[in-house]
Amino acid sequence: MYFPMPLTRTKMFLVPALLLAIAVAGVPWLPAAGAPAARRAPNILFAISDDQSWEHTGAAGCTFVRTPAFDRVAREGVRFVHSFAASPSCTPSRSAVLTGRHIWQIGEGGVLYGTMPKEYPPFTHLLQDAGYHTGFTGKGWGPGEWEPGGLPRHPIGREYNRKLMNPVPPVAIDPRDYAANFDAFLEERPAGRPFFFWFGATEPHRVYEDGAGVRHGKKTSHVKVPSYWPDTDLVRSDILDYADEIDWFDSHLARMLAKLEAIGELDNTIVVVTSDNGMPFPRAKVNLYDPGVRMPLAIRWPKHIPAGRVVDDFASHLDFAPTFLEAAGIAIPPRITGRSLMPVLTSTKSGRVDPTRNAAYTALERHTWCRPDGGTYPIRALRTDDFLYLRNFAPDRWPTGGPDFISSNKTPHGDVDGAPIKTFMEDPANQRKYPVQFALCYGKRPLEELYDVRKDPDQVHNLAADPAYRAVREKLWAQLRDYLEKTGDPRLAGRDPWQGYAYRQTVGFGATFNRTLSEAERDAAAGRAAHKPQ
Ligand SMILES: [Ca+2]
Repeated sequence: MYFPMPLTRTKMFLVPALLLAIAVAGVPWLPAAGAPAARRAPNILFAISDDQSWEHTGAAGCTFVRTPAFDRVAREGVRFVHSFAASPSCTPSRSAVLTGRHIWQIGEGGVLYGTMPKEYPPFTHLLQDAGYHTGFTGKGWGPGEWEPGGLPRHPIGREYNRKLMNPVPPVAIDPRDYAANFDAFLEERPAGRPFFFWFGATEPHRVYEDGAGVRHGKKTSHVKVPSYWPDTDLVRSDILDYADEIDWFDSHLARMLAKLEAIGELDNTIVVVTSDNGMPFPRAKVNLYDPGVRMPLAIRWPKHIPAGRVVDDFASHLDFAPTFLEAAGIAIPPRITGRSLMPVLTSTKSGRVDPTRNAAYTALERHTWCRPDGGTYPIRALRTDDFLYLRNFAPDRWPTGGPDFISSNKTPHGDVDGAPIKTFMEDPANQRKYPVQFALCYGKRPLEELYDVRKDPDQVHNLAADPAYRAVREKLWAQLRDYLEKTGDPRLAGRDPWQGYAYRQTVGFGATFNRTLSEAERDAAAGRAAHKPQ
C-alpha cells in the first residue's frame, strides 16, 4: 500500500487519500518494484529568504556574509547570476512564484496585502494532486489574505511553525525553529510520497538587532557602500546587521541539508535557494534596479544537474513553477507564463546556455498604502546584459510615497522600510549633506530611465535623455512594449485595476487602510479606541 494511514485518522481524511492513491497510479514517477531510484519523483526543498539581494552570498564573492549552505548548493549544483524576481515586494513576488505568471497577469495577486485569485491556481496544488506532501515553515504566501480569492485550499500546503528556538533568539530574529519544523514536516510525510517544502525564512527582513553584525565579528571595512547611499559607519553597520540575518537563514538551510543527508534523501531532492525581493534599503526593495529584483539563486540535484557551474542565462521567478512540474512529470498548464529551467539545469555548459534567455521583465504596482487614494507606483522594466530600461507610468507620483502622507508603515515615504539608514537619510540636515543620494533614493523620476549597466553598475546615470542612446532607448521600449502587449498588461492599455484593489492588512496601523473592514473593525485592528458615538 502506498499511503499507510494511521488508524486514528478520520474517515474524512481516508476517503480523499484513497482517491488520491488511485489518481496517481498512472504517474510515471510512482515507485514501482525494482524501478531505478532515478525514476522516482524528486522531492523539492524551496528555500526563499525575505529581502536578500543577489550579491550577498559567499559564492557571489561577498566577504561579510557567511553562507556555507548556499555556497554548497552552488558548488554542487548551478548558480545563476541573472536571476530576477517578478516584483520587489513580498506578496506579488511570492504570487508570481506560485502561479508562474507576471504580476500584471494575476489580478489581486500582484499587490502587497492582496489575495490569490482562484483563476490562477498555484503549482503546489498540482503537485498535491499528483501525490506530493506539501508544507511550509516561516513565511509562506503573503502578507495578505488568500481566502477571499477563492482558492479551495492554502496556496502552499500545511503550516509547520509550532517548533520554537530554544534558547529564544534575540528579538529581531524569528523565534520559530525552521529546521525543527522541517523535521516535523518530514515525520508526517506518508511513506513513499515525494515532498515539496517551502522554507520561508523571515530573515533578512527588518527589523534588525542594532549592531549585531559588528558584535558577531563582521567588519565595516569589508562593506562597499554603493554610490547612492551615504558612506557612513551607520550605513555600513546597518548593512552588516542585514548580513547577520542572511547568516541566520543559511544556518537553518545547513541543518535542513544535513537532515536530508542523514535520512538518505538529499540526492533525490531538488534544492533551490533564492529570495523574494531585494534588501530593505532605499532604492533597493520596492525598486526595479538590480538591488530590488536581482536575486541569489542556486539549484542542486545531483545525477541530473551537472555540478559546479555558474550560468548567466536570465532566469525569472516565473520559471520555478514549470521547472518543478516538469521535474515531477506533470504537464505544464498553458496558463503558466514562465519557462522551465530544466534544459539549462541539465546542460553541461556554463555561461550562456540558452541564447534566448537574454532578458528579464520585472514590475511593480503596490507595496504599502502610501498615497492618500491608494494609488500605486507603476513601473515596468526590461533588463538585458547591457542595459536596464524602466518605464515609470506615473512620473508625477513619489516613488517612495512622498513626504506628506503617513503610510500603512506609519511613516512618510512609506515604501522605504523603517531603518537606521531611512532615519539618517530623511533627516533634513543629511538631505542637505547628501543631496545626490537623497535625490536618487527619494526623488521623483522621469517617464523613462536607461542605464548602461556595464559602465554604470550602480544604475545611477540616467541616459534616457542622451541623444547618443536614443536608438537603444527606442529599441528597448519597443521590446518591453511588445512583451507587455503580448502578455496582456492592462497598464499598457491605460487601465489601472490596481487602484481599486483592497488593502487587506488586518493587524496594526495598516488596518486603517483596509476598506474591507468596517470603521469599527479598522479601529479595533489598528489598536485604537473606538470613536465615541456621534
Ligand atoms: Ca520580502
